[in-house]
Amino acid sequence: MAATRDATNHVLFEIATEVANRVGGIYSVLKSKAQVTTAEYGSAYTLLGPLNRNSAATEVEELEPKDPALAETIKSMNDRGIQTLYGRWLIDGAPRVLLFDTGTGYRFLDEWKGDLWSVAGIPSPPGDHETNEAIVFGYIIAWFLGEYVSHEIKRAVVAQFHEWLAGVALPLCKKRRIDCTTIFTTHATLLGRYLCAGSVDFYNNLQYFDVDQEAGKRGIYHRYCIERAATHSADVFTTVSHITAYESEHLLKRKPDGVLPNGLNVKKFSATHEFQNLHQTYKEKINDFVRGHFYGHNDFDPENTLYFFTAGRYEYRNKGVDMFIESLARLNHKMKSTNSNMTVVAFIIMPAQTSSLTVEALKGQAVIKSLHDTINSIMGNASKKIFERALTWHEGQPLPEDKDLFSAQDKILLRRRLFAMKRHNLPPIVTHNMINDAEDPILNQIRRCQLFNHPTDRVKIVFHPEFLNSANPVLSMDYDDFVRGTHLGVFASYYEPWGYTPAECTVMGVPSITTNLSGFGCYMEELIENASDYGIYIVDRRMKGVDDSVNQLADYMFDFTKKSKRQRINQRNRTERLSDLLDWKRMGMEYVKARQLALRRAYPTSFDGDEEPDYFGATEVKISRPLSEPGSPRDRSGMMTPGDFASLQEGREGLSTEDYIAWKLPEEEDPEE
Ligand code: U2F
Ligand code: UDP
Ligand code: G6P
Repeated sequence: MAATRDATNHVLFEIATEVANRVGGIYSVLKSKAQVTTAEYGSAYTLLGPLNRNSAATEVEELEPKDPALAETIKSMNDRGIQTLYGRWLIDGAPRVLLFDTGTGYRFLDEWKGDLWSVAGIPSPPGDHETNEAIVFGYIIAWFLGEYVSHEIKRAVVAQFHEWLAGVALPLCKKRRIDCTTIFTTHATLLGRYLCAGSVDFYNNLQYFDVDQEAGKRGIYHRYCIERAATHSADVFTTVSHITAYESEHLLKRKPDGVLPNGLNVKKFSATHEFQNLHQTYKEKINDFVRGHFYGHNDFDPENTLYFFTAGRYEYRNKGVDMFIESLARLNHKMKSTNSNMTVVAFIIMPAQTSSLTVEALKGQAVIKSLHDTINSIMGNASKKIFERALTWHEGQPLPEDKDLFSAQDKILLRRRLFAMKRHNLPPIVTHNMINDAEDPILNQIRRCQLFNHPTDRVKIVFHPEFLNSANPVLSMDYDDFVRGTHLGVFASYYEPWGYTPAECTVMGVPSITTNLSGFGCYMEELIENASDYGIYIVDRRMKGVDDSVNQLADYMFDFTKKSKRQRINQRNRTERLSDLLDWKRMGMEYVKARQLALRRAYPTSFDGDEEPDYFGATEVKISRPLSEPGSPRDRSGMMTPGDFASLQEGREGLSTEDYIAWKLPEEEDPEE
């Protein structure tokens, strides 16, 4: 039966819990990739996810399904009480989505839990809501796919699942022999996240962890079982980076077939030659905030001030905030001891539990606003006076004197504003009242390092424990705009399967520091010989001891403070030119290959007679040289995509992780400087 399906004109489903529902990075993947995938598949592409009514209300426009097999399947499920929403996701590419209300499946929960135990040996203890959701969603998806392939009997069906939360359907598809081919893509491993958040030497011990025991100790054994079952049931197993491939091989016990790195919708960020102007514009907005926040202590010149930042979910150790703060302390020391005339303001943007904005933070913005208002009114009065005098001026009369323009009343008003700016405390570190101030790891590390925004400190710190939003009363900017206004992003991650934040910096032309433990960092290191020239600094957290890594980070930042304005502008231009490397138009090729491989594995006979294509070493398609301007790295003459240095090739299963070989760009043609 399988061989009769049409593999060329196949149907694609992508299954994840973050379809039209922002939680973390998977949402960014699906959303930014939508355009290239719909361009390839049109209406044969549908994203399947759980229905979150709040986000769906704003993100999805309801439609009638046209595909008869889809319509019949949905109707049959609706008739049995499963509520669905089918429609268009209102984003670039407008892909179709089918969202299932998992709440309407809970009446089967006990039955399904029993079944999961008997068919896959996966236990599901009571009271774990997240796992229950995963089970209900997984059974609904398996139900959907099973029915769909009974209605759609001509075309092959590819189902790609993201992350364990969407993975329960995979062992079910396999057990029930549902006639489709499957891909499982993991964006992190459960054990990896948990182990790294603790204080283990993760990468040096990957081979030695007793995975069942470690999962059991952390109360996630059942979740781990789901993740592992999904990994082993899929026809093709992939991850987002080589480092996570290595981790998966040891923790999930299957060597990934390939690496599917995350791209970006570069068009969304592209501002062609405008991006330098945008930097200036948004930097001024940050200047405004800083003037307010540091009122009474504005003894540093905005022209000689650099904005550094880190941002992301609050995973203190995984995201490398510990290392960032320690390095900032060393940077502060270096800058002081060399009498640097520069000041660094370092922002930490990480949501934590807070009760409200602090009075001080609000006051800072308010005093600056009143100062602005007062000065504007004084200026208004003065300009009115000059204008009146000018109108009535006769030859021989003197020009108006300064003192006539500035009235006693104005002076009193101004003096009042100046008094309001007197401050007896230091400018605050944090903008919000923290629920757990005394135990907050970021605050404690700042306390330990004594980075208290003292006037003599050359490194100042602002901790904003909430994601940015232009509607905030303090630091009112959207995240993307804020990033554009800064000088350097610092992401010293210890555990980071990919890491969108530095990639976003790159396409906005903002240099960034990352590590060789992040998927993005490794990817760039493999792709570009002299990455730091392009504003991609990579801290070695693999071979170096912690202290040396901290020093390396501090040195990178210190060297950055020594750049001239012209050098910074040049570097931003180079950084921005790397954008094409991160575009889904290029990265998406790996997804294409993974689907081809999945089809070939499930329907080998439909490929009979074809010569086995070399998916991952192909040179037949040429991509234009996106970085042809001088000083840019160059892609190889043929098609070179990230998977080319992975081992996503049929018949090469015996290879070990050492095969995730790196390759270097050829020497630069015309180095700029
Ligand atoms: C990886 O990021 P993820 O998207 O997998 O990471 P999260 O979105 O933070 O999800 C991790 C878990 O945390 C939960 C969420 C998941 O179970 O439900 N969670 C939460 O409970 N509350 C929150 O506010 C946010 C998350 C990876 F780590 C990155 O490096 C990659 O860039 C990304 C994309 O491939 O995948
Ligand atoms: N981000 C945001 N607002 C902020 C800070 C960060 O929307 O104030 C976004 C950022 O643009 C990025 C995501 O959060 O897309 C973090 O993704 P990353 O891959 O770095 O980490 P993950 O959360 O997936 O582990
Ligand atoms: C951009 C603007 C310039 C501005 C510069 C500031 O390049 O186009 O007008 O002088 O940014 O750079 P800096 O690194 O000092 O923020």
